[in-house]
Amino acid sequence: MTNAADRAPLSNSYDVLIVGAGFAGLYQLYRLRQLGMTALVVEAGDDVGGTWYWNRYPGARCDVTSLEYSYSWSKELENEWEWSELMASQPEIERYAQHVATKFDLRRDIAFNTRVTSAHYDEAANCWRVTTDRGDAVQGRYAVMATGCLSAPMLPNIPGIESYQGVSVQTSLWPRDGVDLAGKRVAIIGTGSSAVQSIPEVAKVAASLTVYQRTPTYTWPANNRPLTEEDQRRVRETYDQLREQERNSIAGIALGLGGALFAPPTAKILELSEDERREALEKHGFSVTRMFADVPTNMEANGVARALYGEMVRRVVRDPETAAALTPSEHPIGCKRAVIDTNYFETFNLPHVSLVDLRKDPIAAITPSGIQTASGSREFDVIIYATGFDAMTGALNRIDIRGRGGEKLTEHWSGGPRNYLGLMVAGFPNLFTITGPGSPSVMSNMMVSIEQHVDWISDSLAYLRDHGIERMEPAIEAEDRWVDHVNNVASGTMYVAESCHSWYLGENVPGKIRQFMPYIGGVGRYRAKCDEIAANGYEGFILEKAAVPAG
Ligand code: NA7
Repeated sequence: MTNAADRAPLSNSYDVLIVGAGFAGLYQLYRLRQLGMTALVVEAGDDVGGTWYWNRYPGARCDVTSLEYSYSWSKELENEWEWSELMASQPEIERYAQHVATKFDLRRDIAFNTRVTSAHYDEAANCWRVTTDRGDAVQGRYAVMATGCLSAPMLPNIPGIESYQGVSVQTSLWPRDGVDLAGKRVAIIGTGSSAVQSIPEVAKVAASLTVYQRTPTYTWPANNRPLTEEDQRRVRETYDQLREQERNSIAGIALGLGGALFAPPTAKILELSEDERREALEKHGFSVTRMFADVPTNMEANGVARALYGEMVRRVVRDPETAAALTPSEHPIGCKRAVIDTNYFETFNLPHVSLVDLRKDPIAAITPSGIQTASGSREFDVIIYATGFDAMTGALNRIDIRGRGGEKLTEHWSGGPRNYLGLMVAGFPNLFTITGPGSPSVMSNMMVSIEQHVDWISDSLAYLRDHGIERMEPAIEAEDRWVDHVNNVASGTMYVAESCHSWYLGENVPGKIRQFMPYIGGVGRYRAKCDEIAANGYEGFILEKAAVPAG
């Protein structure tokens, strides 16, 4: 595939069009080749890696152990690739994606530097017609959206944002050549995972760092470390069992943060005496708030853990006012995605690092020279926006996707995302979404969930071909039942508590319907359900021969 800026527009026809060359798109392409199908991957970036291509901000690192956040479908790949750290950094994961693309010669079927603008189902021809920002008009019998869950960056709607004359940059669109922060006055807006990872790294080089925080974050020490030969050997000896354990687990994870085999907690914090709780705090520090079974499920237990968490913050952060501002007070532990860090709270003890608590002193405007809050203005050379994503549905909704009868996906989802198994949408035949809303996706090790979806989709395509079926889509009743099931499983949990405002619920996006999007039934249970449905001849799906073949 040519990636020259002046390449001629593409107009070919393929068995499958894939959108996105992250880990989902790459594996999907590989599987389709194995099936003897033709495929084109369309990718906005100039190389592979998806999330790990775009999020190259300082400190970007995976929060799942590297030996598990890796493909399991090639023994050769598994054996030859050596991870250097317990939790891999962005550059290493990006190198891994590049290595996979080279090893399996995947780039020849990827159109880089190309963003899909529309995907319309042509009912008469039974194909998906896709256009891009480079004038391509390609078609595929099937379309697979491998567009990622955290790939539609959000820039806040702050007055004056365009007027700023200094360097402004989003963590999720960090330039490949980096940003010169050495000796600069830097501001960072946001304190989610991206900011928590960036802040200690930025503080190492900037002349000053001012953190603008709206909501304090629960974050736990990553305890990252170099991987030893012993770690590698131990995991390699039992890799197959480990992978199997991941596939049947709740979150697609078999190892804990320390790299040892992980067992879900069983002890309850409410059953400990006050002395025992204090003893646990002395021994485990911040981790004490993550190691009890009742903390994520019982609000009283959660309250106890929150008090201990606050105490830990006060122990680390010397300035009492800063410590108080950094301590979450409103939302329960566990309602948002867990953040892990290296020296986050310690960084606020540095003399050149300061915190602005936006709850007390909100941002009024971005000015040409800096940021103005209610209390006054500060000047900056660089403003970093670590302000998150339109998660799970954003990347799909930013493409003009239309199904049967021209129905827009955004219309179908106007009351929140609706689909069957997180994989297909009623009225949008032959369109698959990898790790879509309604599937475990962001609640799990993404590699495990990506592989499960790609395998399921590939097996479905082989089934359709072998049975002479040309059109597959969910029955509306099956979709309704699945959406109800996803909501029922989440109902009553911490994730949907009134005090919880998370991107899982879409609450960070103005106007987005509050709906808990991922499926929290666990990857093992979900996999079994998907397999059972396929084994029963794709129960809940309508399979039919199309009147006119694509072409
Ligand atoms: P997150 O977790 O959505 O964090 C975004 C942060 O930006 C969060 O602290 C927001 O505060 C803050 N934010 C957003 N808009 C504003 C405005 N207008 N003013 C001030 N602060 C704002 O995104 P991340 O990129 O950090 O992490 C996303 C996921 O990537 C993460 O969960 C990991 O799975 C990897 P808020 O909390 O909304 O008050």
